[in-house]
Amino acid sequence: WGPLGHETVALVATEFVLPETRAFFQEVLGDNSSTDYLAAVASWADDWKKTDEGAFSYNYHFIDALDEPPTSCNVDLERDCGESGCVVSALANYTTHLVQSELNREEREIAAKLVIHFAGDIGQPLHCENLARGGNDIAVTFDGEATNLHSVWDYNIPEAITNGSTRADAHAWAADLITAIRAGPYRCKTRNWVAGLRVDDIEDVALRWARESNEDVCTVVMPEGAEVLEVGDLGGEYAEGAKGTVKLQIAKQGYRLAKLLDAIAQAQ
Ligand code: DCM
Ligand code: DCM
Ligand code: DCM
Ligand code: ZN
Ligand code: ZN
Repeated sequence: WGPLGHETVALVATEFVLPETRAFFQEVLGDNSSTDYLAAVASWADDWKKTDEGAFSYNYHFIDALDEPPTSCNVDLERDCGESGCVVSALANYTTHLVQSELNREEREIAAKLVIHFAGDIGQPLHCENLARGGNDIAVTFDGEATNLHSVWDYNIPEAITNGSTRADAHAWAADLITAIRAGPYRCKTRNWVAGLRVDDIEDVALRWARESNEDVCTVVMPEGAEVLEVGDLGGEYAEGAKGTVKLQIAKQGYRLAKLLDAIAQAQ
């Protein structure tokens, strides 16, 4: 996701964390005043991966599932994560580091920012797919602009949902999703979303999250394959058909992030 998606995940999480979790992460993040203490750092990892210091984390933002959409979607950790790591192992490893609390102050802050970010990226279907580098090499058009399928899911569809890309748009979108979680269509789903979520089983939990995202590649992202998406414009019917999935993935990962942060704070 772009900043809008990551900030919205973080703002949904902000709503559902326990007060002691808020206190803990405000301390870790060195931000005890702002209500946007999670949203403010949610996109930091995408800047850091472009620096010399953070370059090693490039592969941690996705998992290149070597499946065959739309015929077959699946994630195999042995096959797809590899020596260099992936979003599943990274989310699990940084969670474990935060729980074991052997990190110094600066390392803790980085680990927290990465957990907040990867909990979002793992919900982007094309971050859980190898085909055409997660869709980056699928050339498409969106509202008349030349782009690629990965960017359509990172940016165009989220921005079409909120009609913008600012922090204020993220707040408005998060407010809608929070309502849907508290009193709307997601209300009965949340228990299932976080079933089995435990820090001592976090790699399996993250793998299940990646598999859910990857399944969307076959059913929503390219149900008829990639080629048909390269003709025509994705700004109309395609985007309309994808919005529900994007909303669900952002809401779900925001709620899951809240429970993950609670579990990390409780383990201190
Ligand atoms: N990406 C991905 N899978 C890959 C390579 C990249 O999901 N195999 C993601 C990371 C960024 C986006 O695609 O969100 C664009 O990557 P880059 O800027 O490195 O081209
Ligand atoms: N919806 C909502 N909050 C908004 C806008 C819409 O809860 N601010 C609901 C109404 C529809 C669903 O979301 O049930 C689909 O909206 P859209 O047509 O924007 O995808
Ligand atoms: N929603 C949203 N922004 C919109 C439309 C909907 O955040 N523009 C959220 C709130 C809805 C939820 O998506 O309740 C699910 O939509 P639906 O009511 O169609 O299931
Ligand atoms: Zn991306
Ligand atoms: Zn990322």
